[in-house]
Amino acid sequence: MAAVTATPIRRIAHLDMDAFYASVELLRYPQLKGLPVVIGGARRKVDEAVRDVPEGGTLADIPLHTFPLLKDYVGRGVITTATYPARQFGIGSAMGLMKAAKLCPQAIILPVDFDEYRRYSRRFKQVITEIAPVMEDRGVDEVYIDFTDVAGGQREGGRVLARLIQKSIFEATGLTCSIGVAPNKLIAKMASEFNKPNGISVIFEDDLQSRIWPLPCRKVNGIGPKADEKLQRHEIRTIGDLALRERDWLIANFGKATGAWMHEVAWGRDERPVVTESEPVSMSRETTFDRDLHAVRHRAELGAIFTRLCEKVAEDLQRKGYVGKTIGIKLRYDDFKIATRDQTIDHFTADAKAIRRVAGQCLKRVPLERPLRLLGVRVGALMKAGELGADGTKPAGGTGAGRPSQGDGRGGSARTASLF
Ligand code: TTP
Ligand code: MG
Ligand code: MG
Repeated sequence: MAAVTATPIRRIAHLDMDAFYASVELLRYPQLKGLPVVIGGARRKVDEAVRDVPEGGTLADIPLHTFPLLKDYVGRGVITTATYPARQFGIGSAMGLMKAAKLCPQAIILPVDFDEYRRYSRRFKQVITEIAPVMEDRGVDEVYIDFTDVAGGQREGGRVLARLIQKSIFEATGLTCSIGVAPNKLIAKMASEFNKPNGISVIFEDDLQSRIWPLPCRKVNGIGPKADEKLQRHEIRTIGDLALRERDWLIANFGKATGAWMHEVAWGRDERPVVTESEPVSMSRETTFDRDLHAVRHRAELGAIFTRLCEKVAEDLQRKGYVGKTIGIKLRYDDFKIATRDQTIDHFTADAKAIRRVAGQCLKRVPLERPLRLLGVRVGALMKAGELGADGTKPAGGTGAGRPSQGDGRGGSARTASLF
């Protein structure tokens, strides 16, 4: 009897939670299951959340008719996500609340509770690493997992392991997710969307033409609206269209790095490893105010908050042993628009006063007429404090070039580990 020990083929999974924020809310309000629910609008106040809990009851006992409806919502703002029943009305992430109210006035609206989502985020990721240790964190509700050498990771192309992970996450959290398993991250990321919600898609190299080429170019993580527009002007709509263009033509039209990258992705090639623990690119702290604050009227209050944020970032840097030289700020106005500015200084620092000084200069470069909802401070271009030269600059050595357009493509990176 010959033992068959085939060399494992590379199998990479992308896992994304289903309607994440909304699904977490439904855990505490199970009475909303099956209904159109959107998450967005004003921040939760503790007393507001429990206002109508019947005597001796829990949040699950709050009667349906007391939940706020979209049609009664006054104020601006956008939706972070919507339950699948709400999506049937055409509602989705980043849509204005006013527009959503027109599409589905009877939808229930709940405020965001980031702390709760972060708790569940940690929980589901822990379940995964206990089963498959090589996991790359890609933000609050998604990860890449290397299935190649994990038990069950090769069976049915990874479907067996994907099923186990889905089941384990559900048992631990009550939440569902969708998983794509493919030869690499690029295709896995697309595949996780194929059978949403609560689905699994398994893609092999041979499926490129039939499953990937018919998709619009926008489905490639890294081809954003601008690049897509330009591609469309050249009659390139699908990934298949892209694959049929000459590599040289793409380079001539999109530049050396991006053009070559586009050619590779269209042919389904992507060698990026699943990175378990990345060195932080930046550290940031931000705070959403309980009420909107105005730069002039609430100057002292804002100033104190700003200083405190700088101190916290400095403490984070010092505790973790990092120094940085790019200092930035982020503001969110009352209309939810975001402004960011940053400035790179000539030496690395982790000093609260230095950070405050440069962040203060950044603040002078943003419009401050509108009231503010949020303020954030970030320090980037980090290096380990121990590797610093005596003069506060980096000893000779490269900084390492990034790949072209490998970001989330739809503003997703703004929601990932770093707060900017
Ligand atoms: P997504 O994974 O893009 O969306 P989702 O989990 O809500 O739904 P799906 O089943 O299609 O995956 O984003 C994860 C969370 O990030 C989402 O629940 C809310 C938040 N988010 C925003 O706040 N703004 C946005 O524009 C998007 C897209 C998401
Ligand atoms: Mg999701
Ligand atoms: Mg996601």
